[in-house]
Amino acid sequence: MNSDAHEHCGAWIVSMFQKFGMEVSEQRAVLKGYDGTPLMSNNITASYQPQLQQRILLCAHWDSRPWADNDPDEANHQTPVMAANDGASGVAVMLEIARLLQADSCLLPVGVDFVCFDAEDWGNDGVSDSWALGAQYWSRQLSKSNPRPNYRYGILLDMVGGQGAHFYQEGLSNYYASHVVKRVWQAASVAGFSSFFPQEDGGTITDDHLPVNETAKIPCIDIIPYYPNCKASSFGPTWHTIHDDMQHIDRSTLKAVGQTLIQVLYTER
Ligand code: AHN
Ligand code: ZN
Repeated sequence: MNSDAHEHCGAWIVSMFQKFGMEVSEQRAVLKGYDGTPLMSNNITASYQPQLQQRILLCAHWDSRPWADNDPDEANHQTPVMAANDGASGVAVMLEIARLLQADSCLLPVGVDFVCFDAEDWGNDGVSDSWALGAQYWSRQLSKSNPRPNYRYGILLDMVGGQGAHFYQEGLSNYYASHVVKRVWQAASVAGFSSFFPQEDGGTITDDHLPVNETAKIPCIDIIPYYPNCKASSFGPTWHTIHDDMQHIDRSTLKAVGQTLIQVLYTER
């Protein structure tokens, strides 16, 4: 964040959603990082069928962590993360869904808002509420807005492109939105991806879906991988390292998540 590269990336995301026929808006704010840094934040929303009241929320963060502080080599701890997985992957799946929705001559009976949250990854585990600053801001603004869209539910995508990923059922998702968890894992099974979506509990993760549930009052789940046997991190071997790059992305993981979401969206009535 606070770099020309970040600004260019945001402009690219806006232009891609516009290319796919979505109505795009930007929600800019200066948010305060846990270390006092003023963060130039921009939540980007792309709307499919913006005229419909009944809506589905799909979301993912698009910012990248400025410090690879989980890298095995301490010399890399001040190096930014490229964030192919922890940043780009969720946006990539949302862009492909937007492209497919536009390509289909058939319209869904619901609207979809694709929300790209900023300022997720400038966090510190020792400081409460220091993660997910963009989602906190978005949720506060939504809770104050009148009228507000009627979101049936939300689905957050976080690190949905890694090699060897398995999407266990996350704890806060089960606490706030167990019906959505059931629906999505069932859809994964119908679409043929049950090997990626085990019907077992994973970790409980403070992520963008927490303020969406608690402040915006939208039942929202988190599709996030869990690696029970990975020593480096339960989020996988490249998490917050300089190796979170394209060479460690698996397109079959992206496909499993994207096709599952298509199954979910196309079974809305
Ligand atoms: C915690 O580590 C508590 N939350 C991590 C949220 C996160 C960071 N997702 C991606 N990067
Ligand atoms: Zn991260």
